[in-house]
Parts: sequence; C-alpha cells; structure tokens
Amino acid sequence: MELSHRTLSLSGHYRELTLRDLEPAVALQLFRQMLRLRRMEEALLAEYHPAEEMRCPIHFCIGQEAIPAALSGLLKADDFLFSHHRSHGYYFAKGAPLKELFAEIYGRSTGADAGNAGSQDISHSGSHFYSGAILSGAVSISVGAALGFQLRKTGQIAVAGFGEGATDEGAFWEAMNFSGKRRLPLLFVVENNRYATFSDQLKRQADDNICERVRPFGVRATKIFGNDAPLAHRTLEAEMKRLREGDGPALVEAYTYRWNSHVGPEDDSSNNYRAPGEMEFWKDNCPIVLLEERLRERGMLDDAAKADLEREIALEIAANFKFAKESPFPTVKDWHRMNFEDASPMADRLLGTASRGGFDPDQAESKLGPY
Ligand SMILES: Cc1ncc(C[n+]2csc(CCOP(=O)(O)OP(=O)(O)O)c2C)c(N)n1
Ligand SMILES: [Mg+2]
Repeated sequence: MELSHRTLSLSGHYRELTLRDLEPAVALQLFRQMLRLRRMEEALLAEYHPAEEMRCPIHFCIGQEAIPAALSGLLKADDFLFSHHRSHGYYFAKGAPLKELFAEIYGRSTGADAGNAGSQDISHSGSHFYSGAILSGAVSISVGAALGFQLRKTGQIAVAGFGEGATDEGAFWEAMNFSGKRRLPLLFVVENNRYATFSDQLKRQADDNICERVRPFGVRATKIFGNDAPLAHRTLEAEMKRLREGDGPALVEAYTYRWNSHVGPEDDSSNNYRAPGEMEFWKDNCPIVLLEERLRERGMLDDAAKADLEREIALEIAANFKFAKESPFPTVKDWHRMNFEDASPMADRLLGTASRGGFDPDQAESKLGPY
C-alpha cells in the first residue's frame, strides 16, 4: 500500500519496526535521544502557563521525536542544519547546548542568540544550526550553504528540516530546481505531519505525493513511516553517505504527527481540523513506545534501566531551567549590535540615522546615497 496520511489512518498498530542490522548502542541511543527530547518539550509545555516567563511563541514537537533523534547520531560537527519555526527538535539534533535553548526562550542574555530570537528563530552558529520563521526561508539558505561547500570542496553537507507546509512555497521548488541541477550536497528532510497550522495537505495540494513531484528535478526522494526511529536512522544514514560521496541532493519524507496545538500549550482542537480517530492512531504509534516495545522484547531495556534514564533526564532538565532563570536579561545598550554585522555599512548607516530620529524609509535612499 502506498504510504500516505490517508493510508496510514486506515492502518492499526505498526509492527514493522525492526532492530535487525542496528548496533545495540545505536538503538539505545535513539531511545535515549527521543526520551530526552520528549521530556524536555513536556517540561517546557507544562511550565509555559501560568508562569508566563517564556515570552515567545513555541511550536512544540511532541510526537515528532524520531527524525531529530536519528539526525542527532548522524550529523557531523561541521555539517550545517537549517530548520523552521518548529525548531527545538532540530536544535537538539545538531547537538547545540540545551541550556542555551532554555535561556533563549526565557529571553536571557546567556541564550543561544542572547535572548533576542526566541524559539522559532533560534540559531547557534557555533553548532552550525539556524532556524527561521519564514516558511521555506531556511530551505533557500541551505541551498546557498550547500553550493558554498560544493564550490570550495569542503566535504561538508547541509541538511534542511521542515514541514510539508514549506512545500506550498515557491522558494521550495526553486530549491529543488537549483539543487537538482547542481547536484548539491544537500539533504531535505520533510516531516509530513499532515497539517500546516489547521489546514490539511489535501486542501493545499492536489495530492499527498511530494516525493513523486521532486524526482523530475533531479532530487532523489524516499518516503518512510516517520515514527519508526530505526528506519529513520537507516534511511538518513544511507542518504547522508551518498551525499558525502558527491551523490546529491536527496529528500526524505517522514510521515509523522504533532500531538499538540500548532503553537503554544493551549488546546486548538476547537478548530476541528483533525480527522476522527487520527490522534488515537498516532498516540498508539508513538515513536518512543514503538522502539521501547522492541528494546524490551530483546532484553535491551527494563524498568530499572528506564527509571535511571528518566532520573538522568529530569536532572538535566532541572539544570537547564535553573541556568535560564538565574541568567540576566540582555541590556538595551547593545541594541546597535543586535541585528547587523560590522561588515554591513549600509545597515550601520540606517541604524545611525534611525537613532538620531526622523527616519523616513521613503527618503532613506536619497538621504544616505546609494548602497
Ligand atoms: C512565508 C510564510 N507564510 C506563512 C507563514 C505562517 N505559518 C507559520 S507556520 C505555518 C504552517 C507550517 O506548516 P508546516 O510547514 O507543515 O510545519 P508544521 O507547523 O506542521 O511543523 C504557516 C503557514 C510563515 N511563517 N511564513
Ligand atoms: Mg505540517
């Protein structure tokens, strides 16, 4: 049966997950990473209200842990990862420091972007991680990064992670065209969770067939059941190996589901956008539970080992909250340096004019001269 959200909603409990060729350490690490991400997101979600200390929108990724967990074991330190508004899983996947994620969403100066970006635009340049709220914006940037790697023959790869909603955008199709033509070392990872905000893919696109549509551009494409973490690991590993050998670009479409609202911890089910029985299907096929079943069957995990892991994760999360809450807020005197690099004289001139008052965007060019 062709994999799609329609066919998935007709199937029952997923039984195909297998550990066959996987090193036990890899399987356990996939489980550990998914549980870390799940518990982190649950804690942030629970803390959001009524504390009201995280003053930025957060798009939680509970239910979508398999892809980040798989990527986390495969990305190298000098690879670049670009992602979207639902950024935490990708930040986590790139191994960027989680205490700086917490501090960022608490708006503190010790945050990954000194408290200025919040959740959906967070980046960590030291980890080569960038996200952005403009749908498909980071996809375009990933093309530029991959072109740079190819031209300079650095051997690095770029990965762009985003939702199926990004494929509504023209920029996405330009990225397919250019990366396919140039055979860029670029991996596109689509987490197809069926909805863009409250809008079903089939209300926005003629069919649920992204893979089929990108192939004519020269982009190799594979679709998988995205809650099978070992399958995600195997698929991404094979594609990343080919990219490193110069055989790019590739796209992996992972069918998955977000359990929470589009944004924030509030329940958005009053919009009645989810299909009946769908949430039950996806909760029954939780990526963590599916892997845990196999690990227990194979004697690789028991109650005591899981309890140890839960304790270790709880301590890590508590330390991240403590770091964030004890950190200072950024100071306003830095604002000239907040957005622009020293290497941007045009921006510096605009900021200088603005700070002296009377900035008129229509007059900007004539006042400042050509830039
Ligand atoms: C260019 C642009 N248009 C519209 C939006 C508003 N917007 C934010 S998230 C979103 C839906 C994204 O859906 P998808 O890409 O599938 O990701 P998901 O939220 O499902 O993870 C939209 C339309 C935006 N951020 N950027
Ligand atoms: Mg989506």
